[in-house]
Amino acid sequence: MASYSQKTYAQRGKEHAHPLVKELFAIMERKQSNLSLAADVSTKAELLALADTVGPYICVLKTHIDVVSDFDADLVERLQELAAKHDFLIFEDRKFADIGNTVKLQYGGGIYRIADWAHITNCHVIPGEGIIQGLAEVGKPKGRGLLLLAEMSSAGMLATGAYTDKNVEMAIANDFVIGFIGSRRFTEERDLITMTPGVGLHASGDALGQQYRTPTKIITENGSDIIIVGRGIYGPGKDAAAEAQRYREAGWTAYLNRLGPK
Ligand code: BMP
Repeated sequence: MASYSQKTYAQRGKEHAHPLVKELFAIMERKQSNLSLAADVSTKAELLALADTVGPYICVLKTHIDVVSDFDADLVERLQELAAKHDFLIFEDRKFADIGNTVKLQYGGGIYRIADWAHITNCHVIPGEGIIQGLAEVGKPKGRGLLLLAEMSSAGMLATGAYTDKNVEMAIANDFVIGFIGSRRFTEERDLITMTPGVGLHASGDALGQQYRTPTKIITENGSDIIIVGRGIYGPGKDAAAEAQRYREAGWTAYLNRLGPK
C-alpha cells in the first residue's frame, strides 16, 4: 500500500473516517494551502487584524489564547467569524499536561472554554493515556480533534525514542487523536496527520532554542502534512500578507514535489 504521504490531500480526505480531518483536507485542497499561522500576538486587536490579513492563505490558525492580555468572549466569536469568512480551522496550542480529571476542567471550562471554539487542541502524554480520555470526554461530543506532541522543535527537547513511540501507540489506539506535532510522518497504521512548527525560510533559530527547518525538508523529505509558521510571517518589519503567500507557495510546492510527476 502506498504511504499516506504519497497520496493527495483530496484523496486522504475522501478516505478519512474523522469528519474534522475530512474538513481540514478539503480546506487544504480548496485553498491549496498546507500553511498554519502561529499567531503569537498579545492583544485582541492584533490577533484579529493578523487573522484577517493572513486568513486567505492558511488552512489552520494556531492560537495561544492565554497570551492575549485583553481576552474576552467577543474575541472568540470574532475569530470564529474570521474562520468562516476565510475558510480555516482554529487550533488552540494549549499543550495540556495534567491528569484526565484536571484537563477536562481546563479544556471545557475556565475563562477560555477552549472546547467551545477550538476545532483542534493538543497535549503531552506525560501523565499517561488518561489525559487523552479526559480530553476526549469533553471534545468528542463536540466533534473536536486532538494532536499529541510526539516531538518538539526546540534544541535539547526530551520527546525522543521510546517516548515518541508511545505517543504513536496511543494515537493509533484513540480515535479522538487526529495526529501529531512533530517533524515527520510517524505511522502508516492509520492516517494520522503531522503538523510541524519550527519552520522558516530564512532564519535558523532564535535566542531561546527554537530551531527552523525548511518546508522542503519537512514536507517533501519528512512527509509531514502542515507547516506552522509564526515570526517568519509577522515578525518585525514584515508584510504579513506577502510572507504568508510566500510560505503558502513554498509549502504547497514542497507537497507537489513529494507527490512527484503525475
Ligand atoms: P515561530 O515560527 O515564531 O518560532 O513560532 C512557533 C510556534 O509553534 C509557537 O507558537 C510555539 O509555541 C509553537 N511550537 C513550537 O515552536 N515548537 C514545538 O515543538 C511545539 C509548538 O507548539
